[in-house]
Amino acid sequence: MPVRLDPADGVSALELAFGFDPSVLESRAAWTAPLASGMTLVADLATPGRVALSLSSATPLSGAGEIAWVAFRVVGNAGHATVLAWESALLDDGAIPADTADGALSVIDADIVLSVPDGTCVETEEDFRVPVVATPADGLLGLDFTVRYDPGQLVAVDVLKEPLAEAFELFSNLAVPGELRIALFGSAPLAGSGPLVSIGFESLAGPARSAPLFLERIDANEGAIAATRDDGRVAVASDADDDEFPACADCDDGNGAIHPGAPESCNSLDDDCDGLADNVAVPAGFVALAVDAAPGEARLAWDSAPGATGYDAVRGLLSILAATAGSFADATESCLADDLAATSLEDDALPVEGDAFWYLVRAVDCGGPGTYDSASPGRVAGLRHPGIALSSERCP
Ligand SMILES: [Ca+2]
Ligand SMILES: [Ca+2]
Ligand SMILES: [Ca+2]
Ligand SMILES: [Ca+2]
Repeated sequence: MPVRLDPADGVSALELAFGFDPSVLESRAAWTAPLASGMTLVADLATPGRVALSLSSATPLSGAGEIAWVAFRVVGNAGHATVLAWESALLDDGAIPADTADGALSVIDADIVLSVPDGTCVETEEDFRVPVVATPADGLLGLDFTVRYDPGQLVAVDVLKEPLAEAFELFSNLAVPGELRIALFGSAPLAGSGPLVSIGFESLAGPARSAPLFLERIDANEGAIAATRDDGRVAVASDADDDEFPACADCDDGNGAIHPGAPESCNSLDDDCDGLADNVAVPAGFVALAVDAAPGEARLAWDSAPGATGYDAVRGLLSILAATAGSFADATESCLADDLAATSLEDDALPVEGDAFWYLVRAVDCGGPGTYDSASPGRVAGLRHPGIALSSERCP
């Protein structure tokens, strides 16, 4: 909803407050409108049912029109209505007298909701497209609407049809910066939901910001279909670490190795920006082990596994394994190494004469331990890993 000042000439400070029924509307955000783009806005939206705006600048305004935009969410049901009633409107501390005119809003049951997304995040000076979605588009034969935006933040470049509206004629008027007019009409009614058109924009240079996109003056089938709007926003930010993800999509814009889609690694950081640090998969594959029976000790060595931060090694007696028909739950005797960083170890224990040790190693990373099992279990019946997991002597 716009807040208008007519005329605005000579005004350099405004203290504005208005109230409304909080069971019908919730305030969400406020922006300066282009006429007041040089002003500093402080919005207090904390009190349900009340919006307070404080605007000021060193240079007085000139002209007339919209000075602020306030975004609301409709929470009331169809048939509910509210007045937006002025509580106070103080211009230049009261030096400039002002009359106020209240606003009003009623909630309707709409057959069509026209929406633009809230979640678009782009870099400054970047070309991007925003879809305009109809939910549903059923019965649409003609649609006119205006997209309002701040031309100090965005430039509209073009409008293209999306597949749902392919058979329609499209007219767009980009002549007025900040007010993009779009008309669509066809000879057969549309069916289904989805994007009708997409708007090409360019984001302008400047500080990080949230740029609103408002859908206004929606007319569906010359008023025969009730249509309403779900406005959108574009977050515009720079990409300080040059990883192709602007700060609005980058969970660390000071580290080029951290961004959505980056490989997660065990570094106590959330590398892929999914909100979880070190949520990596457990090491894949089996650690193939070479054992060298040297006099008085066994020397174990294995290849490093990709992504592993350590290794667990277990040992047991072959005689128990044979006597239990391959039960690693019974045959696991000790954990030789727990999260060992090295890829070798020496075991100076000796089996009793006539017996022998078996050894198994698994890789571990911050996602947890991998497996002791190989893809081909060889001569051992049953799986090693689940058996070892049942042993009280297993590695933690
Ligand atoms: Ca970045
Ligand atoms: Ca980054
Ligand atoms: Ca993560
Ligand atoms: Ca990590």
